[in-house]
Amino acid sequence: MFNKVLVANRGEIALRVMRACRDLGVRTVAIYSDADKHAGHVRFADEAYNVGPARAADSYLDHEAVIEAGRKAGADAVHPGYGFLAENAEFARKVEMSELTWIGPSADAMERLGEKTKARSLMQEADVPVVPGTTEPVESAAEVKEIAAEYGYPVAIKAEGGGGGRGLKVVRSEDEVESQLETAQREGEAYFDNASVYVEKYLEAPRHVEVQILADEHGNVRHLGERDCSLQRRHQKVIEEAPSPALDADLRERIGEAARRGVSEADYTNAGTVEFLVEDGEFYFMEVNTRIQVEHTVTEEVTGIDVVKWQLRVAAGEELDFSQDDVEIDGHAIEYRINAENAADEFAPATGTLETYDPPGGIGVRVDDAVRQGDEIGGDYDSMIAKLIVAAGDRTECLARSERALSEFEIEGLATIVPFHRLMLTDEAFRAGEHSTKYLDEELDRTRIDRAVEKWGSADASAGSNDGDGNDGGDGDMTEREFTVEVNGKRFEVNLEERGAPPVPDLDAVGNGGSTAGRGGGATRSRPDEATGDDAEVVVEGDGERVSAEMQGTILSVGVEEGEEVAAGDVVCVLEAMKMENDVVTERGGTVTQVLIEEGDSVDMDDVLVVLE
Ligand code: MV4
Repeated sequence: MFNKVLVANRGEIALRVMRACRDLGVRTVAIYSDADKHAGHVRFADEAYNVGPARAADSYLDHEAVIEAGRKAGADAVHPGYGFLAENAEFARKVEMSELTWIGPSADAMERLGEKTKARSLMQEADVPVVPGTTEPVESAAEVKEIAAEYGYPVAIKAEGGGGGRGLKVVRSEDEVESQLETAQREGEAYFDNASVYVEKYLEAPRHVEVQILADEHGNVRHLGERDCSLQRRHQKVIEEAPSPALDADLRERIGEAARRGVSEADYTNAGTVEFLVEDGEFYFMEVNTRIQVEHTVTEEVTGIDVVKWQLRVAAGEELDFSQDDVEIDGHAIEYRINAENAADEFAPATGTLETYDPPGGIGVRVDDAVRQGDEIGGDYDSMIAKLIVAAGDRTECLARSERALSEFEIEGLATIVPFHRLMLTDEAFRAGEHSTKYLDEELDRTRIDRAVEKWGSADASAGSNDGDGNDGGDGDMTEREFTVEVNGKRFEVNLEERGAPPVPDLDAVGNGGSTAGRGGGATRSRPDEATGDDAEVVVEGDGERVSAEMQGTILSVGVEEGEEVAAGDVVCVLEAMKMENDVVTERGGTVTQVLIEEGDSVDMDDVLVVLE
């Protein structure tokens, strides 16, 4: 077993890995950026190394700085956690080539499963059902039409390099094929540096069911049962549970064994998750996550197996000491992601100080976090500040215990989605386990979320939700603040009515989802001049529709050009913020008259990015 492990991550997963190390008597090394020097994982580790003053998330992505910190600390191995570098085959290979041990699947295994068509072919070899469609990239509209002729519309055109919610275009009729194929190829090139796309039959309302795998370096492959992650918002998981309420014993057996066959075919080792779409009693391979996942906790609760500890033991060469028959699913567990977001404001990220942070306890209640009362939540990173995991004898008891635990979870000083979770515990579809992956995005009535935040949100967090007609979502005290803003040389007196945290002065009527912000007025913003690097002013012209940034971040890619026609919902650019890639979309169609950003630009909240006529 290792003597010392460097955990190349932060937040709750860093503590989770460090606790597994402590259980094994292994010393721990943390890394941190300047923004994180007082963070929980730094406090918890036996030692900590600064990996750079670079912008918050970048430090954790600096391959050389992380490996150098491992060398300085005299670490034997590196655990990546999830996110950041966890599925970066290039980094895994650098660690493999160093004197440190990589705790995870090999770089080769990552690459074999990272390309979607290769992964689909490999799964077919292992007799794992894949969604009907192509396992080779398609080039032409004719090929797409051929698949649709065989399986019927709708079909899904997917980017080879895609994943998560990205790179999927639904084609509902033949006359959409050309435009959707061209868009999918263009976005594949822009976002994943890979224009290859493939085609599948589109399943209208599938569930997302995934199987936890553990495989050692001696040929032993076990599955630890499945998790149901169907409750997602814009492809972000919100609540996960084990076992799935949608599977019967036969389907459970089949999906678990299929996952084992698939990873064996891929010569995979360590922990991994095989994701499936489930619809009408059938399951279809979607992709493999070659890392530990946020929601591994519910599997641990129902199997009693410490997945992270096994990651360390497998990487140290140990054999799995249990057979597949030894794996038993006992009871039910549900994980609630505690995100610093205001559910009543389209789940906009929230920042502030944890004036009160008092997690629940008692039987069957686990809280994985790395924060404590008084911590600042800045918004430099992912919005998840904790995970509440509730376990019980069955799903009914688990739901009841969840109500108690969530009602005990006291957080004040910034908005969290605890009120949203408490709403879901009253929701018929969720309680019946009948929600599909589309439920939150297409079925749940938004006003129910507003009412839940009014009812269960903390005072400072219920900044209220505006129904768009200038009425707030509740009856809290309104404060009026007057601002004078100067835009493009013109001064405006602006009165803002706000409840709760002081508002951000807004040059335009800003959008609420990085979408068209509204018309009127000019605006300016600064951008480094290429030659001098000094800030130069970029003037927004005309009074067209504006698409503005919802949050501060970096432009990863730009998907439109001036003069281009766009439709409602088209992605105009991808903004990286808080370790997430966010599609910035138009709410209305039109012609692009100004593109004010380039790849690599840093933008602030409310910056105008694109203008449409
Ligand atoms: C699909 C699908 C329906 N049919 N593929 C979305 C993210 C990416 N992992 C694949 N996804 C989907 N692929 C076919 N052939 C529906 C989705 C999908 C989805 C899948 C799992 C969880 C949430 C989702 C939300 C929207 C769409």
